[in-house]
Amino acid sequence: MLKVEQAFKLPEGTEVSLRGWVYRIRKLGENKIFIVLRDVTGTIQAVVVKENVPAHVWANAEKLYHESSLTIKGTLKEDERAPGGKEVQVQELSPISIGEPFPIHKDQSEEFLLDNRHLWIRSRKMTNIFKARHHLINYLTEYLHSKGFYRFDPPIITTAGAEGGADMFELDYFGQKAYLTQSSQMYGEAGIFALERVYTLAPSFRAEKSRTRRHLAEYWHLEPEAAFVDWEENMQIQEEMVSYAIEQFLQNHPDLVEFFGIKDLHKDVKPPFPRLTYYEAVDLVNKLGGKMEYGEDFGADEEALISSQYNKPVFITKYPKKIKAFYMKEDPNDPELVLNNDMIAPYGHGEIIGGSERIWELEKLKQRIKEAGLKEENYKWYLDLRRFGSVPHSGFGLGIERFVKYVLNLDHIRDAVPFPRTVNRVYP
Ligand code: NSS
Repeated sequence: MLKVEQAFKLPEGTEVSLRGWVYRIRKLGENKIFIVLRDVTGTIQAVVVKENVPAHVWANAEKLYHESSLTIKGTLKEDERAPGGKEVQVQELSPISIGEPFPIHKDQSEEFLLDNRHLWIRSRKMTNIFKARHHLINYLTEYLHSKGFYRFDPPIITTAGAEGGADMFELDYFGQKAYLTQSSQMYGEAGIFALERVYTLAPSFRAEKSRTRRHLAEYWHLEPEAAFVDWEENMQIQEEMVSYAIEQFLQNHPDLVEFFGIKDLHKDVKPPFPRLTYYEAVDLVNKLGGKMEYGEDFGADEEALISSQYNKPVFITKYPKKIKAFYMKEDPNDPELVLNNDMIAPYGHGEIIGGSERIWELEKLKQRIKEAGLKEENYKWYLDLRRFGSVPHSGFGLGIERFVKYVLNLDHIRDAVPFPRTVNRVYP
């Protein structure tokens, strides 16, 4: 059995067997049926001519629906009118499953397509997104492996919130309260004492009621954590990782790059990325017509203003301590600020990474937990990490779907994942 992509490379006259699904089907007059057959590698036109095939083959061809599964056998013929310049002249055709009429047609509403997501993922656009997502994750982790990071798999069910504990999905764990994890960071921090450099790649859950183009209630989160790395080296790792993944993707997948029309979008994505402090970024927002006070956080509009000045991602550093998580290390030059960064993607895609140097001294961390209004007893094991051979360390988290949305320039984050979970969708 050949793949469609392989068939296109063979000369006219070759006999080929292919298997897949009906991508399109059209009867021409009384004696010709055009079938576009789809497999994972592409589509090819096949033509069934009534007088050239046995009666049962013609009868089967007449029964097929859009998305029926089948195998065909035939001869390759060059034909300028066929997409890709070649078609298969069918000799044999065996349905695997004729099935029922496919419910998805042209011009259906976004809601209908989301309700039928389990079928819609077969579409060309979705298929290409998932191929691209696969490659991008590979390149991100390939970069981390080259820098000595080990993959380290965290639990999903936890007892305390890594991001302060608001907006968590609660569950009954054999009679005890537990939560779906908001972030695997704290487990990554435990991991560095064994492996020095680790990354987790796992789902994170956010029970926030954000109905935006960039919020999911469940998303895949890549979280590297490294011993003996300060906040500046932490940013270097981020910009190198993002640049490497994008460069490799552009280089190795010209078909996908063309499909998404992103060839020129990312040509300047090379380290170093511009760095603005929080204060500089607020000033920039106000200069560009936004309205923001010191101490406020950036929303989508403010991020879009900042990133409109660049065609590569930009870092915003040193946020006020008050608006950031309790575990971030204070700036020794200004204890009201923390040694952190967000990475903001251009073209309105917004924040794709949040990272920081971590507090590594026990007393300091206890104090910050208290100031943040959290309970020390909920962070018992996390505090232990500062009791036994603590070391300076840093890490960050990249939202896989945010990254895919940015690289492929998608309109909505839900298309970056096969089965999105949002405030109003948990089916299919
Ligand atoms: O909340 S974050 O800003 N930071 C953390 O969770 C840290 N614990 C990460 C770390 O240092 N290990 O989230 C990090 C990234 C953020 O930049 C987005 O890219 C993504 O996670 N993120 C999301 N993606 C999709 N949907 C939602 N709701 C979402 N929230 C964050």
